[in-house]
Order: sequence, then structure tokens, then C-alpha cells
Amino acid sequence: MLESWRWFGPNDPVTINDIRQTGATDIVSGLHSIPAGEVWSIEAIQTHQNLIEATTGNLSKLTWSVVESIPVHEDIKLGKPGHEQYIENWILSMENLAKCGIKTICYNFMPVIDWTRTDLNFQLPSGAYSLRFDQKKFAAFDLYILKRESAAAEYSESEIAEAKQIFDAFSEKEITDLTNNIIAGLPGKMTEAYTIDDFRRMLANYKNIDSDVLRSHLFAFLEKVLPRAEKMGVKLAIHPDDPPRDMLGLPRIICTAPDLDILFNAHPSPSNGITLCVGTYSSRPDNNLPEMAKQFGSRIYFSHLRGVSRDKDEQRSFYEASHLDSDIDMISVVKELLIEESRRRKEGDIDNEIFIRPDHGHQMLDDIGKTVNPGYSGIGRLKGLAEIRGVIRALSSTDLTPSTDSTPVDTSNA
Ligand code: DNO
Repeated sequence: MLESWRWFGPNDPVTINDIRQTGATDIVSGLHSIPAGEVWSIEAIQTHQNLIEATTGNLSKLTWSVVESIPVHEDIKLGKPGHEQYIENWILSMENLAKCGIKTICYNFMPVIDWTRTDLNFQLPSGAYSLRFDQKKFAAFDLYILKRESAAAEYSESEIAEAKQIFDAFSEKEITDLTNNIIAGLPGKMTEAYTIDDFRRMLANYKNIDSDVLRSHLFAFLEKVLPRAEKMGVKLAIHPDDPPRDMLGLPRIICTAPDLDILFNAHPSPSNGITLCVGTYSSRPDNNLPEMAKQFGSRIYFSHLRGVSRDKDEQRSFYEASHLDSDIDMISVVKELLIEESRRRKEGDIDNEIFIRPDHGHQMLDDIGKTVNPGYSGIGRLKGLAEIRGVIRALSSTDLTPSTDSTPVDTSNA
């Protein structure tokens, strides 16, 4: 496995020299200042690549290997007239990256919002801070802050009453923070920041777009992208919708194993792959992660190895747990990825290694009180990477022959 680390660019408080000390070898990054829909020029890519890869003295070299993400313009998701030019621009960015040697590309197809959390400072019993998605607070936002027209029909009476109670107890600051977390988005988001009115307008654009229509737009996009990705040896790795279900009346189509079956049946190209974001998929109890790692092994080009702990009484709410101590059996997931790598090696696949990275770490120790990108402080991710590295080392020294019992153990508390 190739240990990678996400870097947000020159403004990231965790510097390239910091990352070098973690022992990661590869960098996951993107050109976040280029608006969605514009072409990433070779010059812009090389400038960023140089920031990552230039070394002095005997410092070890880091390589920009994975892009996370090239944003997909909203017009492509909406299938709006003229969106073909945005697809072409996306392809040109991909081809330019490939010309610079960067061939693993993560992207997502989430309408309007990217990954979403309600709390960025959720204190854990250890005293460290984590990210949390609270379904009840989210409902309060939807019903009483956003006041989305058709929202009431999507919640039960008791959910509405509870949301009202929560809303009534919010301070002004809590309302502003929650609104910003949801509409202005979190680090690496692929969509623009909006005012609440813009946000309402963006949502309204999807009025007539259900999951079948959105899926047809994803497939039309892939129809154009995949042949050219294949030619350049590019591996695409679609990121799941986080949290993995419809939200705010928006359809979400990359949430479950059946969604992935539909994706690969429609587009079997070897360039069509996934980011196995363990944390995202495991935010719903019906996704069995070790099973998914096994089932889609040959399609996994990139993996985010973190887990969540779902609330006992509300399985749609969760906080981001320690990398090894969550609702899923991370050891079995890592084992499946190692088995997949050994399968690739046996088949003579030269790209046999899967890029993995620690995902959102806890804000802890000296990082508390610092300005950090939520989820992307240094020490918590370093802890996550160290734990995962230990698992990889330990498992790599064991016999990785796939067991005859095809049902991996899932310690999910669902
Ligand atoms: C959050 C990330 C997302 C992800 C994009 C992928 O930490 O997992 O921002 O990068 O959704 O396109």
C-alpha cells in the first residue's frame, strides 16, 4: 500500500516538511483555487507539483500521486445545455495531469453540497475533538433555518417536533456556525460557497432531477471521460456521497454496494474505479465494509481509512471515531485491500499498490486551539496513519491467502 497524505496547498497549516516527517510517501492534492469548470493548465499543475516534490539536501522526496478532486461543474450534474464544454474541460484537466505523471483521480458527483457535518468541535471523552453529523440538528437546519419548501413532508411528526425544540434552543452563533458548516462547506469541498438565498436557488435547480436522472448525467459524463482516461492510463476513483443518502431533497447516487454495481454494469472500463472511503460508506449500517472491499477490490484505486461511530438511537447520526476503534472492523478492511494487492501482483499488474490515506483525524494535543482545516489537523492524522501502518505491517507478515469462508467478520454494532 502506498501511504499518502492530503495537502491543501501553500495555505495548509500542515506543511510539506511536516508531512515528510510522517513517513507518508505520496501526496493527495488539488488545485483548489481554480474554479469548477476551468481547465487545469500544465503550468499550474507543474507549479503545484514543484511545491510538493522539490527537495533540498538529503530530505526524502514526496510525490504528488493522487488528485482529490477535479470538481465536476454543477451544469454537468444538471445536464444543462452547454455542459458538454465543462466535460471537455474536465477531460483536458485530467489529460494535463496525466502528462505530468499524476494518474489517480478522485472526484465526486454530489449535487450542490459536498461532504457535510453539523459539528466541527465535538468533544470526545479523551478531551480531543472530532467531527460529527447530527441528524436532529440537520433537520433543525432544514426545517427552521433553510425553511426548505418540501422539507416537512420528508420528516415524521416527532422528528419535526424535536427539530423545533433544538432550533428554539440554538444561540445566534450556533445558527451561524451550523449554516456555514452546511452551505459554505468544509475543506476540499467541490462546490462554491453560497448565501442562503443562492443555496435555495441551487437546490431548486434539482427540483426535477431524481436519482435516475442524476445517474444518467453521471453516465453521460463517464461515457466521454473514460475512453480518454483509458488512453492516458488514468484511474478514476469516485468518492461516495457523504453522508451516503439523499439530503435536502437532493438525490445521491454513490451510497451503497448496489449503487456501485449499477455504476460498473453501465461502465465496465478499467479506468472506472472508486475511492473506498471507509468512513463515508460506514455511516450507514447496511454497508458491510470488509465485504465491499472484497467485492469491489479490483475497482479500488484509492482508500480513505477512517471509521465512524453511529448513535445507538439514531443511526444517521455519527461522530468520527479513532481510525481503529469505530463501528467497522478496520483490520478486515485492510486485510481485504492487501489480498487485492497480492491478487494484482500475481496477475502482473504493475499498478498493484493501492493509495491509502488517513482521513479526518481528531484535533488533539498541540493542535487544540490552532487554526486547522477541520478534520485535517496534523497530529490526529499522524496518529491515524501510525495505527493503520501498524496494521498493514502486521498483516503483511501473515498468510494473506483468501479464506474459504467468504463472509468477512463485521463488528458493526448495527
Ligand atoms: C473530505 C473529503 C471530501 C472529498 C471529496 C471528493 O474530507 O473526503 O472533501 O475530498 O468529496 O471529491
